[in-house]
Amino acid sequence: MPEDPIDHIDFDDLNQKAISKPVVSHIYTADPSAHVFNGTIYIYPSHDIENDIPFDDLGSHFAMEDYHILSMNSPLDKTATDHGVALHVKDVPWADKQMWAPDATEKEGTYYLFFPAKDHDGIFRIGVATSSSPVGPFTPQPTPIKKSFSIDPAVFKDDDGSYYMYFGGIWGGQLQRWSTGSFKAEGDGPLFHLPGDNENALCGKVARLTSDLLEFAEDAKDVVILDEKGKPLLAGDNERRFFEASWMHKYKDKYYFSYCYAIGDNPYGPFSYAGRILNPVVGWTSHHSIVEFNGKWYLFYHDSSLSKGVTHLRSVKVAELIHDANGKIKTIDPYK
Ligand code: FUB
Repeated sequence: MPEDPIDHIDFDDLNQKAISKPVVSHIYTADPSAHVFNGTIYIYPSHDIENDIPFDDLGSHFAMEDYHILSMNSPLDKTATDHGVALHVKDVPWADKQMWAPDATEKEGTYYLFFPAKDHDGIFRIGVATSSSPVGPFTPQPTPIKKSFSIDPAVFKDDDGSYYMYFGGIWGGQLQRWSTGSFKAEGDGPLFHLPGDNENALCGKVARLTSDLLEFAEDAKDVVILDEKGKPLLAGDNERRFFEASWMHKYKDKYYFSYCYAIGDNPYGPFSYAGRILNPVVGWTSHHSIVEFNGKWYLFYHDSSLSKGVTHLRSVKVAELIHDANGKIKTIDPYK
């Protein structure tokens, strides 16, 4: 049964109106990080699974155990190819459960899969696994990245050859528990350590990676998002402040940090809030990536339309994304 109050949704009608169909429907997939390697699009998604864990604010029912890599010859293809299990939690010595949103990159013929998971103490860390193939299988490092925490890694390669990881997510993603620099116990619940409405919002994080891409080259820094007055967004600005699901792309020499999206002049920001990429989708989560292919830009995203609204059973979709003449992104409505 769906956990959200969505009984009123006519899913036949919604699926008719949807601008895109799931790229695979034999498994549930979410949190798509798309990249073009050797002319092919590879999608690194979460692999959502059915389970009996009750819905809670920690996202415990997002109990994913492995990753499947998908590929497409073109975003215009109706379907993607599933290359099977590329990494399973049982093969990662430090990880216990909840293999959430991953990302990948390539350097000198080696492919790197970055992934968050809860360790044996229930703390989200970010790990890395390597392969000679973009679809794996991937061999994990024995320990997580030192000083990594929280969820949703997104790795961006800049034109100078530097690689940066953006990451973080509040609530179940535990970012709020790290606001003093070390992990704080849960206290009165997952929301206990969040700032008040008039305090600065918690920020996503960024760290440059070492040249072997296996560690942070520096302590993670805040990705500060500014409002129209040049002030950091406040925690109570729920429509605009950071929540989770970072991505970075570069367009005409500007750096676009996206969850909503904000534009800056360098990989560290600050970034000025610029708007929304995607209107709300069916399902409690929204997570995307943006990639250029043959001169056009595409948004990979997910929704819960195939599962008829089950929050933790999502499907990856793709739609064209337009930057206008001023570099603003045209907001996509997932259902016409
Ligand atoms: O898939 C689990 C979590 O849900 C991701 O890490 C978040 O971005 C949200 O999509």
